[in-house]
Amino acid sequence: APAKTVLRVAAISGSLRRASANTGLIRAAAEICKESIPGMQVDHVDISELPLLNTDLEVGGGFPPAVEAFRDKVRAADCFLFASPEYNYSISGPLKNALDWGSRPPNCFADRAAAILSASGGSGGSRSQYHIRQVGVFLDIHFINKPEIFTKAHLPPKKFDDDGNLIDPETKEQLTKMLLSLQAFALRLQGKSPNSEQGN
Ligand code: FMN
Repeated sequence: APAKTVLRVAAISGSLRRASANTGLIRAAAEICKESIPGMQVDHVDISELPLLNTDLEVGGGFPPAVEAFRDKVRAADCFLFASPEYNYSISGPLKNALDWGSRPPNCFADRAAAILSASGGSGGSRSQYHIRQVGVFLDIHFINKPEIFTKAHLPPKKFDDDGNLIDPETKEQLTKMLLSLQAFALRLQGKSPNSEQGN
């Protein structure tokens, strides 16, 4: 039988910390897809090597190598997963920097589905999530609305181990629902159904 459509999810963490809970959420998402969602593959796109945005670095219509590599990965994705902490009531600087590099013409994010989740402090990251949605308007990213996941990373019960690995079954269950919702929406946007054969 022909291979089923496998959606490639480019996952971006807004935290560069080694033991980041948000990067841990992305590892958990990748694991969930490997184990139980054969139609999806999550690839963590590292943004730590991106220079701070400076359009002087665009020479002769090109981008610095790290930016070019990032933009290639974004362009190749079927949809996006953003996992980001909230910093001072808004988007993390590293994530905004990555969004800005990807937006430089031609905008690499355009017309794809996306989901956002956050591991953060007291708010669980809600304010930053709505700011990401606002930026996504101009970038023409189509976000799923539900489920929303606002993880309060530092409140009991302990949800992450000391390396940032997700150990909370309830969050894993929510994340699974989010991935399935993202899959359905991304396929709808592409005019496919979860059971449709590849071939276009
Ligand atoms: N958490 C919030 O919920 N709201 C905030 O406004 C907020 N501001 C922060 C600002 C800075 C500069 C830093 C370093 C942390 C802030 N936090 C805030 C807490 C982080 O979101 C929290 O520590 C989160 O777990 C970090 O994510 P990570 O584990 O992926 O690095």
